[in-house]
Amino acid sequence: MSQRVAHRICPLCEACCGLEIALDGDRVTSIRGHAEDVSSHGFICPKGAALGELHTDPDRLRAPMILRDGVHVAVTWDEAFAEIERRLPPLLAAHGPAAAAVVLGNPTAHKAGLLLYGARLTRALGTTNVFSASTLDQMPKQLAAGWMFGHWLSVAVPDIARTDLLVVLGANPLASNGSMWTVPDFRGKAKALQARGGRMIVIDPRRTETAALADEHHFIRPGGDAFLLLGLVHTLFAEQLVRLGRLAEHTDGLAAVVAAVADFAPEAVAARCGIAAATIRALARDLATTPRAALYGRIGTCTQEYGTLASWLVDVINVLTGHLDAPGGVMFPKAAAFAANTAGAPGRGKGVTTGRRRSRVSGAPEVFGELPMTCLAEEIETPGAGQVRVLFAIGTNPVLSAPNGPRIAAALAQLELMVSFDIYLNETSRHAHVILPSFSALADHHFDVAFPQLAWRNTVRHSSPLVPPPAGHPPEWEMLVRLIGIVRGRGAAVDVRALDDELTAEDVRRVAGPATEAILAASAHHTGPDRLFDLALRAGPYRLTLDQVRAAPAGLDLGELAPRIPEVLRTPSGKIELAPPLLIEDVARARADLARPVPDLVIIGRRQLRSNNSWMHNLPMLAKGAFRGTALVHPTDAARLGLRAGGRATITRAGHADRSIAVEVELSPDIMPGVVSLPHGWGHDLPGARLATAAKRPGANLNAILDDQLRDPLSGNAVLGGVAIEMRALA
Ligand SMILES: Nc1nc2c(c(=O)[nH]1)N[C@H]1C(S)=C(S)[C@@H](COP(=O)(O)OP(=O)(O)OC[C@H]3O[C@@H](n4cnc5c(=O)[nH]c(N)nc54)[C@H](O)[C@@H]3O)O[C@H]1N2
Ligand SMILES: Nc1nc2c(c(=O)[nH]1)N[C@H]1C(S)=C(S)[C@@H](COP(=O)(O)OP(=O)(O)OC[C@H]3O[C@@H](n4cnc5c(=O)[nH]c(N)nc54)[C@H](O)[C@@H]3O)O[C@H]1N2
Ligand code: SF4
Ligand SMILES: [Mo]
Repeated sequence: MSQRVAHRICPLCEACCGLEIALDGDRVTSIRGHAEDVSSHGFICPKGAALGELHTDPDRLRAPMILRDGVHVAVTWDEAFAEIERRLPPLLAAHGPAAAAVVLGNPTAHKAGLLLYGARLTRALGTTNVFSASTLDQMPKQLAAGWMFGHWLSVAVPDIARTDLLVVLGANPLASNGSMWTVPDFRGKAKALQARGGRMIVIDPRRTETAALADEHHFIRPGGDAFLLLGLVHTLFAEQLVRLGRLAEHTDGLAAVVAAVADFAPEAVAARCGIAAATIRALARDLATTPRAALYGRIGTCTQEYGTLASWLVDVINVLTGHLDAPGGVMFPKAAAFAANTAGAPGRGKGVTTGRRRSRVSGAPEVFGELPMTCLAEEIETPGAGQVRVLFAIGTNPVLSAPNGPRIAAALAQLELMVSFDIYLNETSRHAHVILPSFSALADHHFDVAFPQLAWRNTVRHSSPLVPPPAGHPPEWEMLVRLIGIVRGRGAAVDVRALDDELTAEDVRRVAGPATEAILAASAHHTGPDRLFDLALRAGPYRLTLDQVRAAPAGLDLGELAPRIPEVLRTPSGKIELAPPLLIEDVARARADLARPVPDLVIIGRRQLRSNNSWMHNLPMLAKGAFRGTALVHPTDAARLGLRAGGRATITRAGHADRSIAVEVELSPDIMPGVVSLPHGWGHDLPGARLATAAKRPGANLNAILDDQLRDPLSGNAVLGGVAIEMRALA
């Protein structure tokens, strides 16, 4: 068959790299970075290069599966939907929409078909039981941004191309390739920053790959970020370093911030965050006096008890130092499509409200229509009206990825109907009554809905399928439309195209009213997600069309980030809300917690280049080499605990003897004493999964010992780090 070279965007992580893929017929012969790509300019990481292996992985499901007598068997597509049609409507009729829940996992954010049509399924079900990876991840950052700027996707990202000082707090972009910040080739950009005389400072309980590249690294006590940041804000005021500049007339609440930080002098917070007062002062001065500086906080600052407080304080500091919305500081991208902060009237909006309802069992407040993932198990387990009996798990593996995974596994096993959208029979989908797998990414379209709203530069790209899908295998969005057909009483045999036309017309009508027909007519030559992309591009700030974007295989460059305040704001006041009331209130919680004693040993996570949360461990290219899922222990802790390099040990959640895992110990001077680091997403030794390569070296599930009752009360985000543990050598 013919040899050719084609291009597509990598769907695996937030860097969204443009790839150049050589094919011989349908066989991938090589994958490299696409040098001309307007966003990634040729960058690629080992995961992107493994897409070819993912394409051919024999364990990747090729057909839907039904659980029969405790065993998953491959069935036809019609059989799979017939099974759902047999089981779902009676359950919904008997128990109402509240009996259904939807869980949206990380790949959903990368697959427009799942993202846009998953939302439609949720709406069709009429359920408010929506859970997602957001509450294991970035919900605090979104909530803080929502309160301050009026929309949860108005997140300012470092303008790395122009900054002279980048301070990285709780992120390791050299391994993660960036998060809530699409920044392909972070290393290259950081090196360029240093080459022009700039500096990078990393604050992390581990001297990470990113810290190794940095000019300065400081250890921080896990969970200490809010305290460090309060100390920084205190210093900015105490030393009169505050310069709002052009933001002064667009900012409300300065006085409330001054009052809130009064008790947090560097000396008062030093022990709590593990950073000396002099270092805190020096950092505040650096940030304030460097004309182009950016403070970036990510998952380490979110997955802790003070996640929203810390995320808020990061941007308070960026505002107080005059670096928010300024070139070389942190800036708001302007995406070509789907960006809520370009819709509606510029400069003013509804703002955000949380807690419009509470979860049934724990009473956790809803945030952006979601309940905390840590509430999922109890909502399934607890009898009564509103008990979850039906679950749609879409691209998610909470048994490994969410705290107290074993409890979640037990809860899933008790569901009356579970439908999993997954490409593997794995730790979570093994509980599903029906599994609906996607075909290979190479057969799919790609358009990033979320990430251009968080990108280092404004660009827009679209990928068309490189290979045809297997005969009869529907794309994921069509599967979701068929489910909507079942929910709406039209049956699994519903005319998918016709129902899709209706759904799209309903969506457009909701925002466009009488203009609907004309709007739809302009995009009438597209169907499915492509039509939604075209509609969004046409409505977007650059007034583009999908055909224009498609005509540019390397994407369209829309320019460097530009100042957007006040136009970007969607707060009711039309100002930056520097002092949202619930955050000012939350400072009191931190104040009461200033003197918390330091536990002997706490655990944190660790991301690794060749892993992607709980999956991609089945690809030989990524799995090869020394086992990387080790527990990093500082030599002084190892000596104290009698642990040796390469030895086995148990990690037990302090005070919970029944919550224990066995790990391999690796000694490292790069981890803060008193802290242990273990990657999450491992533990591939559960019965019923089909992951031959991953099962050879299963690793241990960090989330088996984490607590599903520990949350940031404002955002509902899980606490995934800084949890006290005990460690003992195993013979
Ligand atoms: N302790 C600890 N736990 C963590 C974290 C941590 O730092 N520490 N990080 C958290 C974070 S940030 C996140 S985002 C979550 C992620 O947790 P989840 O959202 O549950 O995502 P993954 O674990 O990546 O699981 C993704 C699932 O999607 C499947 N999949 C892959 N490709 C496709 C596809 O094309 N279609 C479909 N339908 N399915 C697909 C995979 O097989 C896998 O089952 O984990 C969280 N868990
Ligand atoms: N290769 C790879 N890339 C990925 C992923 C993956 O699993 N593998 N996952 C993707 C996902 S879903 C996400 S959300 C992003 C996340 O991307 P990042 O936010 O960059 O996440 P990490 O690499 O986990 O870096 C978090 C850092 O926080 C540190 N940390 C832990 N606790 C604390 C604390 O209390 N305070 C501070 N200041 N630091 C702390 C950790 O040591 C770690 O170095 O990565 C994405 N990219
Ligand atoms: S950095 Fe992320 S987007 Fe880029 S090739 Fe690797 S996995 Fe794909
Ligand atoms: Mo994530």
